[in-house]
Amino acid sequence: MLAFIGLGSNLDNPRSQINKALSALDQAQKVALIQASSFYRSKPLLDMPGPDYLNIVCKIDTSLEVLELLDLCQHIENKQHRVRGVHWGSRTIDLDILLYGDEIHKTQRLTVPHPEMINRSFVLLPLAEIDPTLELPTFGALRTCLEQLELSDIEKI
Ligand code: ROI
Repeated sequence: MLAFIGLGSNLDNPRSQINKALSALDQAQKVALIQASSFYRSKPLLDMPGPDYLNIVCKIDTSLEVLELLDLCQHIENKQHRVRGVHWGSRTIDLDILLYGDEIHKTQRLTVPHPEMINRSFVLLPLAEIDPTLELPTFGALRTCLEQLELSDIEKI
């Protein structure tokens, strides 16, 4: 199954956090990393205080079931979550399952496609870099979704 994962970090050297999570994904059983986007820098959503985020999207090929993939993402998050001092409560890495083939999943634990993805330029821009002609289950053409978004506050680096 082809799947897309969104990765984000704004703490403890975001670039290396994201690279570390990418290699953990690639080294996991039943997962092969196919492609990773460039890095994108943006302010925290909703004008929350805190350092800028780095985000990427990656494409994987996996024989994991969708909830097994969620377990793996949470395992990687747990391994990399360092909480210290003034950053109490902040997380060093987030992994979100964006798409799992063209499947739709709605359970207590997981909604796929990720329900917030169409509101987030830091998800749609890197996704479009990998696959500009993607059709999103529920949401329609990625290109059309991107046209609705404000793209002035995000920088490809
Ligand atoms: N803001 C940006 N720019 N990037 C993120 O990955 C991100 N992740 C979050 C919240 C706190 C919603 N804001 C974000 O979890």
